[in-house]
Amino acid sequence: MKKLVFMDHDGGIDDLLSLLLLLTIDEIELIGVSITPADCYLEPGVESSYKLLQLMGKEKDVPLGRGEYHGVNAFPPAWRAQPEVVNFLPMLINLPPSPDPYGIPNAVDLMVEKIKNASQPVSVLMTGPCSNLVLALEKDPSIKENIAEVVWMGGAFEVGGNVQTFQHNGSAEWNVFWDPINAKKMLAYELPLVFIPLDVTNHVPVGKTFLSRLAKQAEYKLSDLTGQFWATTIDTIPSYHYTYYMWDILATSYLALKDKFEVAEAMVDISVRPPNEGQTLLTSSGYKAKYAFDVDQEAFYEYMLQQFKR
Ligand code: AGV
Ligand code: CA
Repeated sequence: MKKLVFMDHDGGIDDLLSLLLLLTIDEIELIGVSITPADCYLEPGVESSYKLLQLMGKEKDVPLGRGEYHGVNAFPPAWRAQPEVVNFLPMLINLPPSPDPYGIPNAVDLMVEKIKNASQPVSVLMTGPCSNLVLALEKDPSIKENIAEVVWMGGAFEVGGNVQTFQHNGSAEWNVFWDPINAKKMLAYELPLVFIPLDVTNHVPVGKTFLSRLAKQAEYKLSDLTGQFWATTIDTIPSYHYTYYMWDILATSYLALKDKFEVAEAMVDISVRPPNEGQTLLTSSGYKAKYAFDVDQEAFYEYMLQQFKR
C-alpha cells in the first residue's frame, strides 16, 4: 500500500523542487497540497504548484489549498517574489492557467478534510512554517489520530540559525521564526514529529558538482527543468560561495530514505521572544520530538539524480 502524504509548502524554489520530487516517488500517494504565503506570495505559489501538478499529470488528483494565515515575522519581500520566475520557464509558461487562488479551498479546511477522511494514517510534510497544521489541529483535534508522522524542515539545534534581523542574535531558522507561537503550540501536541533542521541541511549544499551531473542527464525533462530551477538560486544568496542548501528537498527525501539519516530523540522547546525568537532549544523542560543531524550525502544526491531521470 502506498504511503499517504499531505504537503504544506511555502512556494520557495526548493519547496517547488520538493513538490516535484514527491510526485516522482512511486511509493507515495500525495493527497493534497496547501500553500503557506511565507517565503512566497500566495498567487504565484498556487500557480506554480498547479503547473507542476499538470506537468506530472496530477492536477485532477491532487487538490490545492490556499493559506490565509500570515505569521508575525514576514519573510523579506525579495525572497517572496523570487519564485515567480519558474512560472515563466519555457517548460511551464504555456501550460493552461491555474484555478483562481481565491476559488480553491482554504488550506486549513483542506488539511482537516483530507487527513480526517484518509483511509490510513497520513504523513504530513511541511517545508515552510507549521501554522496551517496547528490551525487544523485546533479546528479538529481528532485529526491527530490519523497523523502517522510529521516531517518538518525547520529549526537549528546545535548550529547557528539563518535569521538576520533587528532584535535577533541569529540563532533561529526562518520557518520557525515566521510564526514561533504556533511552532511552540505544535510541540505541545507531541505529534510523531521529526525536524529536518539546519543541523542536517547544512550537509547538503547545492554544489557545482551536483548541478553539473544533473545537466549531463538533461535529456530527461525533469533533470533539465530542475537544473533550471536551481540555477535561479545562484544570485540570491549574498555570499561569495555557492551556498543554496537543499533544505526542503532533503526533508522530502526523508520520506523515502529514512535509513540514510541519523536521528536523535530530544526534548525541545521554542523561544517566542527576543533575542532568540524562534530558536529551537534542547531542554529537559521541553516536549518530546526527534531531529535529524546527519545524512548519507552521496546516497541523497544519487537519489535526486535517479528520481529526476524522467
Ligand atoms: O530556512 C530554510 C527555509 C526552507 O524552507 N527557507 C528556504 C527553504 O525553502 C527560508 C530561507 C532561508 N534562507 C533563504 C530562504 C534565502 N536565502 N532565500 C530564500 N529563502
Ligand atoms: Ca520552504
